[in-house]
Amino acid sequence: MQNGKNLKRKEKKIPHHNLDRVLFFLLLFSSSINLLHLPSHAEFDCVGASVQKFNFKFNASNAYETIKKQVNYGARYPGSLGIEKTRKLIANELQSSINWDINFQNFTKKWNEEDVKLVNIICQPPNFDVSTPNFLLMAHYDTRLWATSDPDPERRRDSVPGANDGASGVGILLELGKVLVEYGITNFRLIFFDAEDQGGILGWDWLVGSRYYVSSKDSELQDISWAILLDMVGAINATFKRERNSDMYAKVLLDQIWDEAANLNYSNYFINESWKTILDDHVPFLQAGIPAIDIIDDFSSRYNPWHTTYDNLTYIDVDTLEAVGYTLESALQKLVQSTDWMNGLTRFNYVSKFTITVVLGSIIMISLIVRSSGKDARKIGKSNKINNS
Ligand code: 1BN
Ligand code: ZN
Repeated sequence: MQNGKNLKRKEKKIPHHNLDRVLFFLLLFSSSINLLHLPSHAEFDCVGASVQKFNFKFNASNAYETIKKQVNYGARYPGSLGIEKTRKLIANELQSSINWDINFQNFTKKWNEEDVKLVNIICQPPNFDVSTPNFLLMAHYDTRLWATSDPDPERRRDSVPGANDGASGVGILLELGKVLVEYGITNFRLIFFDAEDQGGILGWDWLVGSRYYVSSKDSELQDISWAILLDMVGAINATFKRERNSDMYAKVLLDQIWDEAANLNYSNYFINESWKTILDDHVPFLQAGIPAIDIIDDFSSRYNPWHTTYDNLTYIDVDTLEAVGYTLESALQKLVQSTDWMNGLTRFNYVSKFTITVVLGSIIMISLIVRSSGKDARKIGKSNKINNS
């Protein structure tokens, strides 16, 4: 009898209906992390229909030629002959007319028992200006060793030509870097990362180069105010949506670029629509608290040759290169002219989707355990009552 009373008292302390409600809302909240609709932005369609585009310096044909050269080197996975040629191409492009300062950041990583040479390429324009807030323009230059998504299973061990996934970012950045210097903009670096694209192959992870850069260049990072990553920026009919990490942690920067694209009537490329999170080379920067955005094609929205043997020049479109080049040429001039917009850029603590999921998952698990132990207590209470009566 005594026992039954105690258990009955305990049972009262657990508000089951409230707990159910809490659990329901937690489940709703956790499942909506991916579906959250971030604040929508002004409609810009047609704003720039009459914008004149003849006075831009960015030459999309030059970018195309640099992409073509890279593709003609063949596969450019870490340790390949093609990637070594790409390094030389990057250095030559930046040093043939004016002398950029190029720092090859060498490191190694074991792949299939062998040490592979990896190199991040950090490029400073002549008269690099540290005194004003500086920024990074970034792309990866490696290509994926295996075409793991090829429609033909027989070809999934062939390498990816990487015209879009690799070469396009490099092609645009080399041209854009030169253009910015022509405008007298010198408070930025170009960084070309090695080993972004080998995730899941022979035990490798994604973002090896950018992670290494962020972990090793502490003092350099202190002076960096913001960063823009370009990845897969050359495909025909590309659609760049608001990647979720970029939108959450560097919204004002993302707004500036998407607004400028709209002014130039490029809203068909820069779609003003929230998208999912993408694990890409901007993430290590976000983890270090540096606002960074990823301009990346929503390759899932249509047929595309991502990580297949079809990622070749036939899908590269000069119009897309021009849309990205013009947008950045125009936006970056404005961004460096006045730094007022940067007041909206805040350093933050990056919380990954993984962390949110683990924390919410743990709360849900604990609540379920508490709830079921409450039910057990009620059952025992009932059976004790029956036995005693
Ligand atoms: C971008 C281009 N990425 C790889 N090639 C990053 C990525 C990794 C995107 C995993 C989606 C999933
Ligand atoms: Zn890739």
